[in-house]
Amino acid sequence: MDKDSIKESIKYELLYTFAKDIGQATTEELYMAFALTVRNEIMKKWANTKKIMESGEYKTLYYLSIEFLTGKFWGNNIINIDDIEIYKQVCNELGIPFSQLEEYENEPGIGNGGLGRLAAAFMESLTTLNLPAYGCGIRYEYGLFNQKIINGYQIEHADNWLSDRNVWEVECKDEIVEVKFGGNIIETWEDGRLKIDYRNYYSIYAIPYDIPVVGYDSDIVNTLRLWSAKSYNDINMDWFNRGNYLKASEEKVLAESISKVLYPEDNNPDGKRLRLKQQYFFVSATIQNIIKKSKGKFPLWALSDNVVIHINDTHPALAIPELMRILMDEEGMGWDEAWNITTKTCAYTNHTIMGEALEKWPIDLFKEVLPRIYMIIKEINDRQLHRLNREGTNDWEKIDKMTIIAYDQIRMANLCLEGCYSINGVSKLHTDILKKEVFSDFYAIFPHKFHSVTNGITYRRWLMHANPGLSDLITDAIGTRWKYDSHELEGLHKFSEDSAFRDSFSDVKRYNKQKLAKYISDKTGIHVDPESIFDVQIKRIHEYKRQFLNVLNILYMYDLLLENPSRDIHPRTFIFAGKAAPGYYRAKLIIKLINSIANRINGDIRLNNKLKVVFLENYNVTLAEKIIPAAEISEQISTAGMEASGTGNMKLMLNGALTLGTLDGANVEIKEAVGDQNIFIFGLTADQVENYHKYGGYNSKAIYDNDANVKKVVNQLVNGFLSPENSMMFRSLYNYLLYEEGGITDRYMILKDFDSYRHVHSIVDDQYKMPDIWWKKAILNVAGAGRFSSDESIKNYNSDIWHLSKMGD
Ligand code: 26Q
Repeated sequence: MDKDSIKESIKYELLYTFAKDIGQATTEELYMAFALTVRNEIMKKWANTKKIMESGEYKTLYYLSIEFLTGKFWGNNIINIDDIEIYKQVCNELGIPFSQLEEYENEPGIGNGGLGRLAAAFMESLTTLNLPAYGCGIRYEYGLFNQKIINGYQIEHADNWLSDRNVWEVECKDEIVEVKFGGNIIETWEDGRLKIDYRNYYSIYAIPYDIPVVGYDSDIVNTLRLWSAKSYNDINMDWFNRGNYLKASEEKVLAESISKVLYPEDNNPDGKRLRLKQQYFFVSATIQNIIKKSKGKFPLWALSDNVVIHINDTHPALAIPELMRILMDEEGMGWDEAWNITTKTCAYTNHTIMGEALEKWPIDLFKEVLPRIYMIIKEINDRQLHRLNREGTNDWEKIDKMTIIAYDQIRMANLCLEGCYSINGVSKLHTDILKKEVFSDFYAIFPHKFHSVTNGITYRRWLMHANPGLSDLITDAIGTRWKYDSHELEGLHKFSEDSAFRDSFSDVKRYNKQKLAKYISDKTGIHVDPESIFDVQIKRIHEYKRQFLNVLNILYMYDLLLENPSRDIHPRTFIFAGKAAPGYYRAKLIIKLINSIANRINGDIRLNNKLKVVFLENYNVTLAEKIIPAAEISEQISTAGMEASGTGNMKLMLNGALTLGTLDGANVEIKEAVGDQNIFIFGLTADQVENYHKYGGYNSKAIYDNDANVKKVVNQLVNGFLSPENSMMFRSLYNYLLYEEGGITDRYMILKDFDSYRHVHSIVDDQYKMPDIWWKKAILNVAGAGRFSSDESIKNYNSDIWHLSKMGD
């Protein structure tokens, strides 16, 4: 749209929605008018896409994910369909601050972290590539909690993101689906067939809310379909008439609680009944919806030629037994036919190798909530055992690892490995570990099922939207093609040698740092020096991600400066952000530790402002968009082998931050992309970590006893240095490093990696003092980031796993 049509539309929407003109409108109304203007542009394409998809001409992907972390819609949609500069000009001319409108929108927080963000990125890239897809998930009424830091502690507040009208969703009442829970199954034989009679169940209804997914300059608009739970048992009149009004409405409240709130655990599943119900709720609604749409278009035996059901981690794994149930119980197929179709239609991505993060459900709970689904899983399990037997496997250790049901639990990853035609890891290293270790027995039997697809990011959001300065600089240097093809960023290679370009590049970074410094001072009152190195660790707080290691090194640097305040260290600002699961005690204590150290260091005038520590509260996509453009060091320091991929690492390199990390997840591929000279690698390798775990030999106490640096910083946790008011506060963290807990000491090998970590930090310091070298490295990071576009990941999924064709071709 040109400027005049945008202005016309704004005036029209204000008049006909709110009966106001621009001068009278509130920020909310202005936002609405702008959002509706953008939405109107999307609608035509969306309607058209829906029509084509309904024709059944194209094989369609259903991407099932319990989380979609979309980030705000408005700004990103503008970038994808239009020219954001025009909108900025319109705002300017009308005297409305563009940023104020952007700020006004609530970010939908319906994901925890990497997995949810990846799902949203994939939907966007599918659309950009004109591939037909539905994202399917849950419309949580409350997203991930809002985090406040009070007195250094994390305090959680409910995230009621739907409190205002959400212009980006459309309720589709006509496509409501019934989902059944509980009850019991009566099996009878009729004409030689098993008949399933499902009794005493209770119904919850699933209403879809559709959100348009806009791609970059794309011909189509895909759909993100989020299901909301609804009960029609408004009031139980028996209870009502007896005067028990609370009880009378209880059923409805309980039923609708299914889509009430997102579970805030990340990589740390908790086997709660409601969580299981959430999983079945959106999976059953989706699969029923798929079957309904398929019938009439093609025979169900041809399902896998027309549909792919992608299972994003094990949370939607019930898609497998649910599809079996519908094909058998409702469509009358026999087991073998249904199994053949199911195993050709479903594909699975694994996102974790940590044992405790692999989902398991207790049989008793499962049977009670989903009796029919349990029967089907039991049958899949029994048939698997028969097959293993037939194949002559009598290695019980192996069978023990592979079965779906064992020790009174259902193991969801094993269900996926049996029931899917494809399984993939999310980085090269991660896939190797899956093949060699976690799922090695499956790999021996089904090597053809295994694929590796490295994660990616929506690079346009992270450059064009988050970092317009860098985006313009890139365009000036290499033209606009990079906006369509991320590999074009390689064209920046030669500019890394160009000193004028390096100067402009560092100017952009300085400007972004000044902006962030202002934000930090507004939010926290802490003054940070924009000339200092901005060293960031922004991600969920988790032991394996080792924010603790970062903290110990900060203590070490602090001690060095106290010894000699005029020591030649380039000033450094450490920036943290991230949420801890509310029930994760140790992660929350780490947040308190970071804040205690921040307090101590930021108030210590002896340091001449050489060191600052900042914890920014409420990390989410919007905050990431503020921090990442200003970052210079990207801390990716998980214990090797633990981080499946990481995607924050990709966003940060794309914005010219240098990775300081272990050889873990996608860091390995980042190193390949930028070259050894342009990344700071430290610590044990995944193989070394694995060997310590297997064969023992790691003794953190010996490191403490023999390394004076380690001893000093570890002692500072408990000698009142950080918390004079309560020196016991961090005792449990101290104990964790030095004393056994469940047979393990310092499980994530923090002390083992400490020396090499502190050493690599001193190299960072040396190199930052040589600006020519530093900015060259930073530019080479941007140049090498192209391969981490989610467009690229989707192309790989499509050629290796999905085999969809582009719409329009
Ligand atoms: C499961 C059951 C019950 C409650 C919660 C959960 C649950 C929820 C979220 C389990 C795991 C998650 C999220 C995992 C996650 O975000 N994993 C990350 O996925 C990214 C995308 O592949 C990777 O880049 C990260 O390395 C990985 O940690």
